[in-house]
Amino acid sequence: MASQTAPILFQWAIRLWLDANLFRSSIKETDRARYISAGEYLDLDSLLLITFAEILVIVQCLYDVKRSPAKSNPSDVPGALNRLDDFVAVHIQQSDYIHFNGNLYAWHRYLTHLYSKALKDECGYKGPIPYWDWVPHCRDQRKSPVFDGGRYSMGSNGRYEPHGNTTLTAFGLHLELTPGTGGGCVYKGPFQDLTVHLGLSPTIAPANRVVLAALPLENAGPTANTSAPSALDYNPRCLTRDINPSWSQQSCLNNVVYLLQCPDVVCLEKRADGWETIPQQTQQQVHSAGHFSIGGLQNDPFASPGDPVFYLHHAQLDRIWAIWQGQDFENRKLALGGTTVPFTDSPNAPLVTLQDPLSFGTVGPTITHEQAMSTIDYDMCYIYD
Ligand SMILES: [Cu+2]
Repeated sequence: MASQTAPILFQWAIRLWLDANLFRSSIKETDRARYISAGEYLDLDSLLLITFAEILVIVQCLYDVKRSPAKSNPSDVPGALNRLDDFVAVHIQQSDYIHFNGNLYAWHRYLTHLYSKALKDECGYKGPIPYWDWVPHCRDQRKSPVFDGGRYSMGSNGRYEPHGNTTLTAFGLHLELTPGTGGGCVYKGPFQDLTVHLGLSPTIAPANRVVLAALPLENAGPTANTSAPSALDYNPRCLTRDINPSWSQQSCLNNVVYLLQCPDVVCLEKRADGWETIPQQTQQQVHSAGHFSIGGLQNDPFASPGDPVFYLHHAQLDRIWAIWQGQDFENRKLALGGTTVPFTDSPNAPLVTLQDPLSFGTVGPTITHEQAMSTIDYDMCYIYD
């Protein structure tokens, strides 16, 4: 056994060194000085923020229509204008196949990788994709430097607009999401100018209930029924957020630790989204909680990748999967679980296999499930701290 694990450990050590140096090299001295003079201490969080500063400029390239026009076929995705829309489009098109089932972790891992690849290949970014660690400000993400609206943040909360519940109907679920602390457009910091193009979710109306209708999947693609609205149609609106402390409190350290205690992948899938049925126990759901704690567009399970924070959230989920795999890499590297149908562990539903295709439309190649299982195989080469 030692002879098998030693090369893996050596490989990890090399990757760690490469990653650490790549990470350091991405930090500009001027940003470092500016950050220290701003009265902040320079710890890992601050280093990540400086990486944010670089990435913020680059992400704007992805939604610059002239610089990064969409590659989606207009007859399939009439509303796509830029490359960011291409990412949203494939997430909408694949939604039923990649959520609340055995494809969640692998598909989103590779999408996050493709996003970082687009930033590098198409926009000149040289650093790693930072993750948004939910834990330090899980009591109230408004206090997080990620969302404080500062220059190095991912932009602010949405402007406060009195509103009622958000009703979410999707994947056979009916959820009433209580209002958060914003609801309107991102009004400060980066991304306040971002216009979202795809998705059916309306902007939040004052004191009204907001209904996010289930995606009419039959309306997507070339066979679209053009008389019905489609999430792939052009629906321009501002980027909304609605930071919600009642949800973020489900993504604290104890929740992450509990998730990491899962003995198998089926548990990991269910526990991330609160469909693990344990009597007399509150269901935890760090993945959903991450989305709902930001709210607004993040309450839309289809079009949520239209907010650049989506990729930081999913990098954190990917990090947790990678840490879980790393606890027993030999046995967990190719560990699968679950089916390809949302909220279904019935033996009648197709089980996930390593040969299953994972598709990424215009943002990447179709790969096998196996090719997304390790962050240091195939064309991926990264590790998390
Ligand atoms: Cu998703």
